[in-house]
Amino acid sequence: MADTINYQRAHFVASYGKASQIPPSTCPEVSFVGRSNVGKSSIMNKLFGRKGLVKVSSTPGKTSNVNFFEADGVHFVDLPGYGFARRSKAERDRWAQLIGDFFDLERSFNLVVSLVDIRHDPSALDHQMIAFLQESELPFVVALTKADKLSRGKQNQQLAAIKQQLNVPAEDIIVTSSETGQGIDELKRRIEAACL
Ligand SMILES: Nc1nc2c(ncn2[C@@H]2O[C@H](COP(=O)(O)OP(=O)(O)OP(=O)(O)O)[C@@H](O)[C@H]2O)c(=O)[nH]1
Ligand SMILES: [Mg+2]
Repeated sequence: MADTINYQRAHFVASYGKASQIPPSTCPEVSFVGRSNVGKSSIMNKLFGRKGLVKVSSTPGKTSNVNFFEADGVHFVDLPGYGFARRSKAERDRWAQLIGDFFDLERSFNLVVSLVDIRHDPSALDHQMIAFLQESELPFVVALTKADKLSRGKQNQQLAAIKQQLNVPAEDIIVTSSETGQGIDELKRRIEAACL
């Protein structure tokens, strides 16, 4: 097998509203989790080198289904975001059910990319998500997003603070920007190491 993923022909595969609808894994899978609006869809577009393939919106809560994309025999899974304040309890319950059921499935969980906004301290829900990944022993990396919004000095300051707060090893945290492409090659290397 090649040691790099060819993202050139990335395409949409399918969208599911319930975990029970998702067919068994047929290839390695990389999934993206994080707060609503943190930049999950944007980072996937940056990986694919395609601006509009994954729907991005400034309105939080855009992605409410589990959306599968494929590039070079690897599946990329865009999961709905958490922590959108204006969501009703019913919507929050649906999210928890969907994510819980998804990670309960017998799947090829090669890598989970857990996204956290570099500008802020991780929220209670970020902590819960990462604790869940650690407890479940799922392989994951943390991608700190929107680094372009901070100076390099401030990025390093936030990186150190967030690393300590999340209790994740330094090598598993990547500072990224979907605007400038910062950290995207490093993320690709981690994905390739997990999938190929
Ligand atoms: N400056 C900057 N803006 C970003 C970056 N990544 C995402 N954004 C913006 O943040 C907003 C949300 O991005 P999305 O990629 O839709 O976020 P999401 O996590 O998929 O959100 P949901 O689908 O609601 O869960 C959009 O306005 C993006 O343009 C980044 O690296 N830098
Ligand atoms: Mg999205």
